[in-house]
This record gives sequence, structure tokens and C-alpha cells, in this order.
Amino acid sequence: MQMFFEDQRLGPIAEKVAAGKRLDFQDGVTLYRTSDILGVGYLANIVRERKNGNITYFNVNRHINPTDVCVASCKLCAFGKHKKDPKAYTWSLDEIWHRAAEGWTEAITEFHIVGGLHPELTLDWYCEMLRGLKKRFPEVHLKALTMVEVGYLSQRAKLTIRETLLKLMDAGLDSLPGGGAEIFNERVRRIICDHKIDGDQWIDVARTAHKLGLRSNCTMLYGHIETEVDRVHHFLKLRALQDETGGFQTFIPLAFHPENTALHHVPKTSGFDDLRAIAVSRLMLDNIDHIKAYWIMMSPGVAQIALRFGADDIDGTVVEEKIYHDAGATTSQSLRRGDLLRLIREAGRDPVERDTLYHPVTRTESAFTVLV
Ligand code: V47
Repeated sequence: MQMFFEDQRLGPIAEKVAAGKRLDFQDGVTLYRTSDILGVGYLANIVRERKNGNITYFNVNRHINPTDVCVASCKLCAFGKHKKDPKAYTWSLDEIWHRAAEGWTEAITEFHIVGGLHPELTLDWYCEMLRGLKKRFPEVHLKALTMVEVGYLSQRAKLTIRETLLKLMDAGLDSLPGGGAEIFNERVRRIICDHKIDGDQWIDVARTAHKLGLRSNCTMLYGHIETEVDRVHHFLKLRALQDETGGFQTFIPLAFHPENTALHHVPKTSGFDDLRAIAVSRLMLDNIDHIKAYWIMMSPGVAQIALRFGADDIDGTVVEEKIYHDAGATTSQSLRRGDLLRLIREAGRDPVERDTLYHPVTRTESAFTVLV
């Protein structure tokens, strides 16, 4: 491949990309350290178009956060509250089912349900919540509970991860979101989220879920106290599990938002950091089909540019978002389907509405059907 890069070190990486060869640890570090962001983006775009052509996926979803009460007190988080905090909330099951119905007008295909580690809500309570949602909204996919929540529920119910997941699946769980992975490096993890399951346990929960046939997403939280080396190791761990199970659908790089957290002195990530996170993940995670530019986190404007830097998914309508807005996000809480279509088309990509498992969704005037 005849390419000229501002940074000569990208030449050998470009050769590998052209030949479809796997990049190694050192390549990842080089991609993070070069200032040739256009070169990195160019290479990531080659892989993105090879995997997903000109398509950009989006979905019509609604986030539901049943409680912000959390025993973990992670330094990285502004959402979790102590149960005695006057600002803390926990919705009743009726409230959750009622809120799920708000936003129904746009024919939602996915509920994305995550929350704090509540010391009193039981596994049976979560099962009832899922059962109630499935009964009321049988066509809606329930993408619920991070690996961290599953780990906590299993510990409290004194069940194995497998038994816990089987109960949740029986109640209606369809897949798992990618949160809680943060950074697998234990030194960093002990500082930013020391009461959560460790990195190996996160991987174990994901492995167990995938072996039961559940698909999940995966994430990496960047822009706090981690190094570029920690980030590349994080990618390699996710890539190794994906080689084993093939259960990850989408990777979502998550930029740390410092406001109202114990790490409020850390500067916010820049546009350069956010585009690079998309591009390097696209290049390193060669066995994960999709890279998501989560517009809530990086703003619709930067997410749109990310569609030319490796991302092929822009997330969805969201409707109500708490985790990033508690930590100072200034983006809106929701976008309409038409806004997502416009953003994607303006970036020169072809929008495809998907369900959670990446089947295209077609809409008629009154209803919608999922094409397999
Ligand atoms: O698990 C918490 C992170 C995650 C902060 O799977 C923070 O499709 C930045 O996982 N600054 C939740 N990040 C979000 C998440 C997600 C989002 C969109 C789509 C999907 C998906 C998953 O947000 C948490 C944690 O890793 N987080 N606090 C913060 N202050």
C-alpha cells in the first residue's frame, strides 16, 4: 500500500493493516503516541469500511436507571450515591414500568438498564423488574445490568455467576451492556473503583455470559489516571476473550467526565483524545465488529467526525441520561430518530436503524418489524 505519513512509524502499521494482519502491543502504543492523528484515523477508516462498508448504525432506545444508590463509592463516578444521601433515589417497580412507557411514541426497540449496587435490592427484585417489562413490552430487547451488577447480585444471592445469569435470562434478560470494565490494570482500578469486581472477574462474568449465549458490549474508561500502556493492555485482554467466545458485539470507548467526582481536578479529555480512542480501538480490536461513538459522551458533533475515524455506530435516542449528566455532560439527554439520521447522512454515511443484535429494523406507518 503506497501511503505517506507525517510520522514514519505508521508505515509498518499501514503494511499490516493492508495485509489484514493483527497489530501488536507496540503498534498500539505507537498509535497512541504519534501526533499524526489524521494518519491514525485514515488507517482506522480502512478497517471500518472493510468491516461495515458505508453503513452507520443507530437504534431507538431508552435508558432506564432504576437506582443511583451504590455501595461502591467509586472515585470515577458522580452518579452513585450513599443510600442516606438526600439526593439518592430508587424507583419502585411500578415507577420503572411506568417510566419505560414514556418515549414509547418512537417505537423503542431496546431498554438499556443499569444502576448502582444497591445493598437491599435482591436478585428476585431485578427478575421481577425484567419480567414486568417483558410482559408490558414483549417486542423490546432488554439489555440490562453490567458485569459489575451481575457480580454483585451473585455475591448477595450466594449463587454462581452462571446461576445468577440463568435466573435473569429466565426473567427476560436478552443481553448485557458494556459498562464497568473501566481499566483492567489493578493499580489504576484500586484507585478509581476499588470496591468493584476486579478486571479478571469482569472478564469472567463476560465469559460466562457469552458461553450461555448472551451477547454483550464492552467498554474502556479513559482520560483519568491511566497510561497509554494501560489502555493497550486493556484492548489486548478484550481481544483475547473475544478470540475465545466471540460474544462481544460492540466496543465503546468512554471518556472520563470529572465534574462532581472525587477526581474533579483531572482535566476533561480533548477532541483529539476522543477521536484517537475511537481510531486506536478500531485498529486493535480486529475481532469486534462494531465501534460505537456514544454521542452523549463525546457530543453529536465529535461523534459525527468519529464516523470517519473508525466508528460505525452512534448509539440511539437515549431519552433520559443520568451517568454522564451527573458528571457534567452538557449534551442534550435525547436525540430524535430524525436527528440521528441527519447527523449520519451529513457525515456521508448510510444510516441503518438496527435492533440490539444488529438486525436492520424497518418501519411502517403504524408499527415496525425486525428483519432477520
Ligand atoms: O459503567 C461512570 C462509566 C459507564 C463516569 O453497552 C463514567 O451500549 C465517564 O457503559 N465519566 C456507563 N464515564 C455507560 C456505559 C454505556 C454507555 C453507552 C452505551 C453502552 C452500551 C454502555 O459509564 C459506567 C462507567 O464505566 N462512567 N462514571 C464518569 N464520571
